[in-house]
Amino acid sequence: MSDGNVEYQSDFLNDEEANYLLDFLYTHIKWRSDKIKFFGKEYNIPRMQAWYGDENAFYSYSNIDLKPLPWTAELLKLRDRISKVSGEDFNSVLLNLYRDGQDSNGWHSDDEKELGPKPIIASLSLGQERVFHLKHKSKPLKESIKLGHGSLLIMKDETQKYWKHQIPKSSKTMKPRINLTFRRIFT
Ligand SMILES: O=C(O)CCC(=O)C(=O)O
Ligand SMILES: [Mn+2]
Repeated sequence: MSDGNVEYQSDFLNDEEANYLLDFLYTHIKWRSDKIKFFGKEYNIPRMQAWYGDENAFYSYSNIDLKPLPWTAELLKLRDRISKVSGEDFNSVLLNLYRDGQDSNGWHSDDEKELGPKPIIASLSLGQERVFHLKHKSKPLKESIKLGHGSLLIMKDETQKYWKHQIPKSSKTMKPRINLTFRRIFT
């Protein structure tokens, strides 16, 4: 990919592990429904979220301050495994729950300054397969990847600087999907 680097592994977790985690995280994560403020108006974020990590790994975006909840045993196990394959010391994870096809994640880059100039972001997907779009910020380039159950997507190098990504809404009937993006916050 020009001006970026994205790796996709469809079978990072086997079906048994992925099924277990989907169920477990769905019921045990402290999901929150956040609002964002735009020009003085409040909007519900079209998905549920949760933030876990080291105590000092603060993160804020779109006016939401995310104070991390402490790591759970399952999340730590995953963190260590994913850190190993991606060569990054992750200290936090943002979880997204897309309840159905109407839940989504609009065009953005993960380029907050707490993430450093070339963030490595490892994104684990569970549940409903959803389309992931990437578009270059200044060139007419687009990519599309289907993120399946148990897959791992790693974005690194200058991907966040030159590209935006999104999970679009879908009018199809869709089951829930959980996504975990492991990140390293520079503290
Ligand atoms: O759900 C996904 O696959 C992407 C999530 C994402 O881009 C984010 O939380 O920053
Ligand atoms: Mn993102």
